Amino acid sequence: MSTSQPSHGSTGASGSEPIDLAVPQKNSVSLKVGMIGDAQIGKTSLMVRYVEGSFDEDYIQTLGVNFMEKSVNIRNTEIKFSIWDLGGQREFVNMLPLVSNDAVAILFMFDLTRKSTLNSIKEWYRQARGFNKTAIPFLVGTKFDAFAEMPDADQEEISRQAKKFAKAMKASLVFCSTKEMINVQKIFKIVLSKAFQLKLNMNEYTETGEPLLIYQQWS
Ligand SMILES: Nc1nc2c(ncn2[C@@H]2O[C@H](COP(=O)(O)OP(=O)(O)OP(=O)(O)O)[C@@H](O)[C@H]2O)c(=O)[nH]1
Ligand SMILES: [Mg+2]
Repeated sequence: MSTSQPSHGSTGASGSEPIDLAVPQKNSVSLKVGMIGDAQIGKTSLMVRYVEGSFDEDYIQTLGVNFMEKSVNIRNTEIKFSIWDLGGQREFVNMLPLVSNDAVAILFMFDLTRKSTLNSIKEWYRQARGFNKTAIPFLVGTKFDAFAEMPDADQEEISRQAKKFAKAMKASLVFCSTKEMINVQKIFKIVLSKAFQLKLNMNEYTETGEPLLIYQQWS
């Protein structure tokens, strides 16, 4: 699963060619999605859950960069997600361009139960934006199942801070649980809808205590 190959030939969903989803023949488009954030927050778990459907309680540190693909069909178009996941240890930061360059969307991820990982987002954002100024930004809080068990005051505080960050980043905000499969597929649906300006009929969740899902307001 590990690779250090840069992605070649991803078609230009981030570029300027229009993609007409109404044409009858089968088209294929690839969409690169980068995942970054501190170590042990659940990046690889989210990718594996989305692509393979499985979840592992054990932690296996990512050494460098992981890469997985998943195809979905909308109308006559095959969308091939290529998902790039960077190990969160600082020693791998030199591989950030591999994950950021040409990405159509970047998931800036943090662990909802560890505030320090949210504070780190500022630096991840600054560095990734240095390589890619156009990727659609997402702020993704992980482990919502564990977060929901925390005292209300802590949940309030983190939710408030996350909303503030998302606003500043002009990013969609998603709280998810890979373990309990909350908002996992939705992240990629929002990526698709934003990449192709498709209308998305999906309820937003904006109140503390809910698994926040905010993709229309400031992004
Ligand atoms: N409770 C809970 N635990 C989770 C969830 N997602 C991931 N974990 C656990 O968090 C730990 C770290 O997950 P990883 O996906 O390996 O984290 P990572 O961000 O890829 O870590 P690095 O590769 O070091 O950057 C593992 O023990 C996972 O089982 C979740 O939604 N809920
Ligand atoms: Mg990992």
